[in-house]
Amino acid sequence: MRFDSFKIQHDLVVWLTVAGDKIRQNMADQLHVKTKSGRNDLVTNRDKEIEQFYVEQIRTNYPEAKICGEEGFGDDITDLSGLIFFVDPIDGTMNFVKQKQNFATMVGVYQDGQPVIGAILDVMGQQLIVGGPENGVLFNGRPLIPLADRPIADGLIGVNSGMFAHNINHVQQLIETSSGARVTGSAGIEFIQLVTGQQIGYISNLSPWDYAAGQAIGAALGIETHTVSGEPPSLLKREVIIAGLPEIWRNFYQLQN
Ligand code: 2AM
Ligand code: CA
Ligand code: CA
Ligand code: CA
Repeated sequence: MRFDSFKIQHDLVVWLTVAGDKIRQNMADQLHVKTKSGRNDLVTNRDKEIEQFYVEQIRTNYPEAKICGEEGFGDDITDLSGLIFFVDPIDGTMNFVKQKQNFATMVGVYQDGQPVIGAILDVMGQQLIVGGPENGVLFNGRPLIPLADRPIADGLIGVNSGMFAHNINHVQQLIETSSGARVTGSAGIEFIQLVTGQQIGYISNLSPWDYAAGQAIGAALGIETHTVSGEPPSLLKREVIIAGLPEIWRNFYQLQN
């Protein structure tokens, strides 16, 4: 049976709202913080609890779907066939721990590798963006309109600090032609800034759950998502992702070649 994208969209709004409420209500609690791949890569008990909450909801409501979750409560995804939910329970865990703001919770849904719906909630800012190519996009319930392409000199570009510091993929030269760089520390919040026109591009080394929701939302609004070589991201592995208006991709590509 074909899924109903409006039902999925409605369910995501409910789940992200509940997840955001749980996170905000427990902000004062002591967290258990562990490192993953290194000292800048954290996970807390809250990341795990929220992923488990999403997994329970998805298993109950979409038993045929597969789940690709950052904290490992989903499935091992080796191909993109069928309905897949990409889950990032807390995006910007370092910000969550250190700043108590500037983090998101997000879910992206794909059918056979094609975007269906993405949903991103800026948890403390209480900004919820949801939608996809078939449904259009809502920002706290109001429709967003597609973005016109703009010259790179006219906009800010989000980057991850490591790529900027080490000038990976010539990002420093790209930034020099723009209005400037911003380092937000949350891929989800970077995508909110892209689709609301606050930034024209975002470049970072990301895993599928970091960009799945943003790519699905962006696809409805003229935001393109590429790998360094110009391919669509694989949704199966970590890679450098360039998201933004077409002009940012044209400039980035020229610098690589
Ligand atoms: P996360 O907080 O869900 O891990 C800035 O660190 C942004 O890059 C965040 O969106 C973060 O997502 C993501 N990111 C991806 N891989 C990361 C890693 N290995 N270490 C830290 N952040 C990572
Ligand atoms: Ca993480
Ligand atoms: Ca993330
Ligand atoms: Ca995360």
